[in-house]
Formats: sequence, structure tokens, C-alpha cells
Amino acid sequence: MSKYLVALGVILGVLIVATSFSYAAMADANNVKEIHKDATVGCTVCHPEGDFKSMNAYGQAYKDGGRNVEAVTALDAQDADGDGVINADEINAGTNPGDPASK
Ligand SMILES: [Ca+2]
Repeated sequence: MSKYLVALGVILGVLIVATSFSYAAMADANNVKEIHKDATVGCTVCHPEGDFKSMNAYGQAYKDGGRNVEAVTALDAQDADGDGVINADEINAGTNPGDPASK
């Protein structure tokens, strides 16, 4: 009986942590969408493809900037990945502001 309760506790714990990360990421995407209303904002705006525990150059700059709408605005005219295209233009074009291979 008790091993089932432990397993249930572990499962619930994992679900709570995963859900809280999802809500945090959703809030971040909404911060970008508040400024770039027509943009499609996916996970790869801030994270490398297939590695959502890490930040790309844009994601790190956004995090360092306060992880809010003001950070999005402050980063708009910058070029986080150094590919020659500013972050705002990349977000609105659907390319990745944190990946120099995407512009
Ligand atoms: Ca860029």
C-alpha cells in the first residue's frame, strides 16, 4: 500500500513541476506576444531546438533583462544572435532571434 502512495506522490510531484514550468513558459510567450501581437511565438524563440532546459542567446538576454514585457521591448532593436537581423524583425518574421542559422 505505502509503495503505491509513494509512487502516486512522485507522479503528482512531477506533474506539478511540469505544469509550473509550462505556465512560466506560457507567461514568457505572452510577454513576447504582447509586443508582437501577430507573431507566432514557440519554444525556440528562447530555447535551442530540442533542448528546452537551455537558453539560446535571445532567451538568456530576455531572462537577464527581467523576463517581462519590458525586457522584450528593450531587446527589440538588438541582435541577440549576431546574424545581422534585429530581434523584433526576427520575431515578426517567424525566424529565431536566438539562432544565427535562422534569419
Ligand atoms: Ca538576429
